[in-house]
Amino acid sequence: PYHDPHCGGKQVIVHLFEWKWTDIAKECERFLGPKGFCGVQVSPPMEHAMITTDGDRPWWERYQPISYKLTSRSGNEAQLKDMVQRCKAVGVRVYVDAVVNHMAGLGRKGVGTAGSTFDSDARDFPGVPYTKDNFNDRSDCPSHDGNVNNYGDPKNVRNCYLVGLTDLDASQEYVQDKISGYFNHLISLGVAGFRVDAAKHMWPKDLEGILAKTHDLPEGGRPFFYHEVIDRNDGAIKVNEYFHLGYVTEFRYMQKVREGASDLGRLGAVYDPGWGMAPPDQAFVFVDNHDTQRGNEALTYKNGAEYKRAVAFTLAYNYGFTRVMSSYYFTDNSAGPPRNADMSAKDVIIKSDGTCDNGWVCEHRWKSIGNMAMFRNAVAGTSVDNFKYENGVLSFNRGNKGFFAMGSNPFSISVNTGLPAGEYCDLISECAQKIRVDGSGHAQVSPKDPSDPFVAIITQGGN
Ligand code: LM2
Ligand code: CA
Repeated sequence: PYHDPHCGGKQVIVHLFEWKWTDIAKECERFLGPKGFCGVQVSPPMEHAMITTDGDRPWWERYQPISYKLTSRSGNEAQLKDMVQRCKAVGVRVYVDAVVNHMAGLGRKGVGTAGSTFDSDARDFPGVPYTKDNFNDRSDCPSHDGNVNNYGDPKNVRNCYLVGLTDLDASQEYVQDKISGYFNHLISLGVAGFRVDAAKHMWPKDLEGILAKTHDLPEGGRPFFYHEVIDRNDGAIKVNEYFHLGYVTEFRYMQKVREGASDLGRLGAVYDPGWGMAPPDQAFVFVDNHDTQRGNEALTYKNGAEYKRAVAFTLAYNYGFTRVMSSYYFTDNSAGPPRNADMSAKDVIIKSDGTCDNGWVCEHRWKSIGNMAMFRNAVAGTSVDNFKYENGVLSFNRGNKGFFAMGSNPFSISVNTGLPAGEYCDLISECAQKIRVDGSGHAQVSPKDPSDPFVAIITQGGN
C-alpha cells in the first residue's frame, strides 16, 4: 500500500542533497519535469541544530532535529510549499527525508534554525514539545553506555542512542501523534512520500502506529514510503521486517553494482536473492547515498566513468525502485554545501552547456545519467533480454521496448536489439544520432560521443 510514488508511473527519483527549495523549484521546471523524473528527495525540512565545526556548518546538523517547524538551511515553509506545488505542476513529486528516530545529540543545547530553544541533556524540546518522558532511557536500552553498539540485539539497535542522538520512544501514542502530525502537515502541502531516516533503529510496530495515523494524500492514495534499513547480512535486523511498510533501501545492491562497474559481465547477477536481497518490488536501490559517498565502499562522482556506468546500468536494468544521487564537491567529509560568507547555501548555477556551477556536481545532469530516466520509464515492467557481455561491451534489451549498450571504451557493435524495425533516437546523445534497426532486429550501434560510451534507445516516442 505504501509503494506507489504517485508520479504517473515514472520510475526515477533524484536526491538533491542540501539544495535550497528555491533552486529545486527551478530545477523541476527546467530539467526534472522535461526529462521524466518521478520526483526529488529533499534534505530534512524540519528545524535542526546549528552546529559550527572549523568555521563550517556540517551537512549532518540536519540530522539533529529540534522541532517539526519547517524552517531549515534549505528554506522556510512558504518556500517549501512553493517548491512542492511548482514541482507537482510539472509532474515531479517531493519526498521528504524524515528524521524521526531521534532529536539532537547529547551535550547540545541552544536554539534551532526556526528559533526554538532546546536542551538535549534535559531531553527538552519545547518546539514540539517533547520532554524527558518521551525518550528512551537507560532502563529501555541494554547497552553499557547507552549507545547503539550491538547489532545482534534489536533492543540495543532500537532503544539505545545512535551516535549519542536522543532516542524517541515511538511506542508512545503521544510521540506517534507528533510524528504523524509532522507527516500530515507535509502531506497537506503536497508532499507525496517519505524516506524514513534510521528506520532500522525504529520498531516496525511503532512505524505501523505512526503510519496508521498518517493521512492519505489529498488526491487519494497512501503516501510513498521507503525505509532506511541497512541490512548486509551482518546483524539481527532484516529488511523483510519492513516490507509491509514500504520499500526498503537495499545496500547489498550498492556493493554488487560497484563490483560490476569494473567487471561488466558480473552485472547480470546484481540481484542475488540467495544473499537475502529484497525482491525487485521491495528494493529501493542507488549507487551511492549521502552517507556512503563519504566512505570507501561506494562509487561516487569522484570515480568518473566507472560511476556513470554504475548509474546508467542501474537505470537500464530491471531491479528495484531507483534513486540518483546529486552532490556538491567535497574533500572534507563533514563539509556542508557550498556557502556564502553569511553561511547560507549558494545558489545552483546552470552553465550554457547544461552542467552546474558554484560547487554543485549535478550528476543527474550528466548525459548518461539524466537521459536514462526516460529510458527506465519507457521500459517499466519488461524483462531483461539478450543480456550479453562481449569484447568489453555490455548490452541488453528490455522486452521490445528499449535497448541499452555500454562499454569501458568506445565501441561499435552489430547486435540484435530485440526491437521492431525503425529508426530510433539515441537518448544519451539527445537525438544527435539515430539508430537504424532492420527487419530482423539487428543494428549497428556505437556511441555518438566516444568519451561517453553509452547508447540507449526506446520505441515509445523514441523516433
Ligand atoms: C542516517 N540514516 O539512518 C543518516 O543517513 C545519517 O546521515 C545520520 O548520521 C544518521 N542516520 C542519524 O540521522 C549523520 C552523520 C553523523 C552525525 C549525525 C547527526 O553521519 O556523523 O553525527 O548525522 O548529526 C554527529 C557527529 C557524531 C556525534 C553526533 C551526535 O558526527 O560524532 O556523536 O552528531 O552529536 C557523538
Ligand atoms: Ca530508536
